[in-house]
Amino acid sequence: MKTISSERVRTMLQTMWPNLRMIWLTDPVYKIVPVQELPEIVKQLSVAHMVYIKNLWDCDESALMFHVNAKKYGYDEFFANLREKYPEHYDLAEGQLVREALKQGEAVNREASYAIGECMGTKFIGQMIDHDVNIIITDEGIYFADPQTDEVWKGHEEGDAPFFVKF
Ligand SMILES: [Ca+2]
Repeated sequence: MKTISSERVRTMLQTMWPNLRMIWLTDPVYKIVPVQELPEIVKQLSVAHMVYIKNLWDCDESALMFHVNAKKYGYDEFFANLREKYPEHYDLAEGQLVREALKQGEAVNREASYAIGECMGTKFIGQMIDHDVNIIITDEGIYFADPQTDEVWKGHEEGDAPFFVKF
């Protein structure tokens, strides 16, 4: 698992967009998304099937839910890995499984969630638009995903103008 510190994420963001000031990084460290896994992860987190309804379900709700799905994806993956590693405890409830893993010396407290967050901006893919999307730190730099379409693109210092990022 490759990780990145919050400080490094902040530096990456501000190097690319010096005017980006609103950066909320809630954890000290995040898991980097391998760029070759990005299509499959976006597919897993997708909310693009949900029906657009102005204000009620548009870009901000879509980006929020994609973000939540990313957190849940990491949670489920964590437990799937533990169950694979300790098949004798496969049927334990999650809380018991964690207690068992701690007894076995698992580094449960060194886990991290995926570097996938929400991003508000005034320009994306070269288009002036007030929009909410998702932002993803990969091993090949900063990517965006539009949760309403699942379109993925590499962040660009001119083509994208984020003003708020929350991981
Ligand atoms: Ca809305």
